[in-house]
Amino acid sequence: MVGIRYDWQEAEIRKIHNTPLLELIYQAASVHRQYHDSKKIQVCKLISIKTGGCPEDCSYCAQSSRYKTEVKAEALLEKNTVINIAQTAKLKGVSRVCMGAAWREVRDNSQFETVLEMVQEVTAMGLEVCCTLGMLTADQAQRLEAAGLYAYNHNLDTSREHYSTIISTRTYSDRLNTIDNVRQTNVTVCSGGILGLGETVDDRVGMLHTLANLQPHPESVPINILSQVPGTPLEDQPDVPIWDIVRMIATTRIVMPTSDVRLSAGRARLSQVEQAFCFMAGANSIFSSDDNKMLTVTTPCPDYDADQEMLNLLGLEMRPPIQKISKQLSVSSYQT
Ligand code: SAM
Ligand code: DTB
Ligand code: SF4
Repeated sequence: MVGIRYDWQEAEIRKIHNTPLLELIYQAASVHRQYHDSKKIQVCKLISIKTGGCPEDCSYCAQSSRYKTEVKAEALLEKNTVINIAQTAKLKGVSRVCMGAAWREVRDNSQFETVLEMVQEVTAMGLEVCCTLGMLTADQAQRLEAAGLYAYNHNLDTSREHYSTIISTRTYSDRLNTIDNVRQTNVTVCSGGILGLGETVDDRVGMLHTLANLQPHPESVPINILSQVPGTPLEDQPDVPIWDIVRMIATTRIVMPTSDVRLSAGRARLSQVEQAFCFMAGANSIFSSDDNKMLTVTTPCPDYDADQEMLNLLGLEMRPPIQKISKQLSVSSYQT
């Protein structure tokens, strides 16, 4: 039995990452079976509650106002629109809804109040709710916790060394600081990265090294594959080879055995056989949709029905939501 460790050395992670491929997949599949029901896949739905017009300069992103992409800035969605999308998703077997906003950071204004209401109402539908809203203060993290938030997504994206070549408007330490603010609450942490930013194997290993030495590990680790967006600085990056994706998933699974590993952006270009290898290597979550997009039209997302068919074919099942009562909610229900 492989134990859960927080003292990984980079050299150890590199060695795992560079293990002969089929041996690596076998090891990851074995670890996966020690900690998870390998038949279960969590299906999530993304909702872009506030699209475009972001002041940050992340070189991969369609939503940065610095680049000319086909994504235009929109207002915050109405609460009812979000609830309707969540209801359809629930009927399709989705157990987690992730609300994304193209913000640099959360501000303490009426928009944040609306987001808190969205979190409360979608949580009350029996779904796990995740938010990804940019940087958070400790106080904002606590307010999200009080609203019942299940998870907060804030990716490291790449290694500390490579980070400043991809994003100049914030630092790696800013990222870790928000993750720490979330960690001080009952909200679970979702943090991972993107492959295909021109990073080296050492950068991939470096990112996993940082994540796998967080104690506890992020409960959720999304592995995104760059979707090359016309108009962004990374528009001409080559496609990430499938075996690089599988290697990275397998290494993530081995160094963070209890975490959910999410095969995130970029899945739409993978065949069923390629996705099956990702599941065998320990990925246990996907994003699915009824509007063919992840957050924006620049990044396609497979369809609920097509995904259900694929899961059936592979003998996999959708995982139901885990309900968690936040500290604040449990106190108030105790008082009433
Ligand atoms: N603004 C918030 C933030 O940056 O934390 C949340 C939204 S942002 C879209 C969430 C993540 O999506 C990024 O950290 C990145 O990993 C991923 N992402 C964004 N654009 C992508 C693209 N073109 N291809 C693949 N992944 C992408
Ligand atoms: C994450 O790591 N991947 C999801 C979720 N967190 C928010 C987002 C992928 C976004 C893909 C880019 C787009 O749709 O424009
Ligand atoms: Fe803004 Fe997030 Fe896109 Fe960066 S990744 S430009 S912070 S929406």
